Amino acid sequence: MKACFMGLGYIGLPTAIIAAKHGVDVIGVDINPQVVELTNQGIIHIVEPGLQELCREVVKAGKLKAATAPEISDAYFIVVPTPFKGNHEPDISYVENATRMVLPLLKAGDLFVIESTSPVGTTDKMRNLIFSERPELEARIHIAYCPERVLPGNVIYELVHNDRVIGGVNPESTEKAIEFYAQFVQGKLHRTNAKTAEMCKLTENSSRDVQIAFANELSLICDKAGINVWELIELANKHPRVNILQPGCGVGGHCIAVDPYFLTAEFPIESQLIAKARELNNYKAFWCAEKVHNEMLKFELKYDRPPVVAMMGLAFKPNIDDLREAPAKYITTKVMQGCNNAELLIVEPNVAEHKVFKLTDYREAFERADIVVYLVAHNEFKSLPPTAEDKVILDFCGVFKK
Ligand code: SAJ
Repeated sequence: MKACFMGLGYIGLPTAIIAAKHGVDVIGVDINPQVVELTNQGIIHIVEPGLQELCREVVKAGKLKAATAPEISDAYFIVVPTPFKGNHEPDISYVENATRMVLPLLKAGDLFVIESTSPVGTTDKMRNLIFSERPELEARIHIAYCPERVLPGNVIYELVHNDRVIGGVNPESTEKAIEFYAQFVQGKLHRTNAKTAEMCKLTENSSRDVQIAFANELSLICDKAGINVWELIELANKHPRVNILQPGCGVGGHCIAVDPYFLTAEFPIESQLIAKARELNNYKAFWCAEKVHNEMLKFELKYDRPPVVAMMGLAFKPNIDDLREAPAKYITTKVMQGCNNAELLIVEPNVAEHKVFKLTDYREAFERADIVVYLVAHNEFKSLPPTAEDKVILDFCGVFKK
């Protein structure tokens, strides 16, 4: 069995490596020659615990090879990004381009799977594209959609153990795709159709976004009412049917802050709650920046000098180095823009250097700051004192929730 993975990013690379580890001959394709070169040296270009060792092993064993163009295989996987164009409109041109690249190589009996998060109907569109160019393959190849569900930081475990939803354009395609994934997935493989599988991915991430928005809304109410939101949520969650998530300084990353727009763009009338949740989670970051500004102003009025402010964390969630779509980065930038003469100490313990932000060690920043702003609940911060007489502490992400 030879499989070709189109896209060696945060999902494509680990999936290609795991498939290779389970005996599949894998060719990993990326348009970036540097990624191809590094992969062929057995070096990963992303941060993911445990993946480096596995990559070296499968490359050395000759099970994984990278290239800038696809090769004839038995199965093709589209794992490229689906970014936005214009006003939060999903752009499926990467999926389409990758499909066009493999189109000439397809032969009877092959499997073609899209994993990229995609608007509902994308798999049907790609099926139509394939059969318009290669009509002789109609009913002779298998086409399916199978979204990934892995959590960055825990990818190796989740790729193998998570259940997966697999939707073919017909039942035979579903079965063929199940056969492939069964080689390395120990979780259950759930059969459905392509449209439902596409919608399922968008539903999962929108559901999480809406639930986080609820927690964030509570945090706004509690701030006004003088109630500790962390204590409140802990108590409410003692109810057997209540399970509220944690508020933070907004929602970041390339999935939850993005995927709901795939639904709001296509179903603007129907997706009121999903759209509102997106708005609220974005607003939370703006609100945090305003809070910091107000605290800085109060400080200056009281002490007649600008404060030293420590901005603690830049990543989009705790204990990772990924700054994509991070609300902490947005808040820090906004505070920087309106900080007048105040000194800002920017902290991100998971990143050694940054080309925009000059980084300071978290202990030094804490020591020197008049105002300490926690933006990400990194483990390192938990060792700092929860209160200090000479400091104002703004804990937006519950580093010291107890
Ligand atoms: N966040 C909160 N409060 C919470 C949980 C998360 O504010 O209680 C914030 C985080 O700080 C972060 C954002 O949400 O800014 C997203 O983080 P996350 O850990 O919820 O999710 P991601 O983006 O790392 O991964 C999600 C996962 N989806 C779901 O949990 C439904 C993952 O399983 C998906 O594979 C991934 O999106 C994806 O690629 O789509």
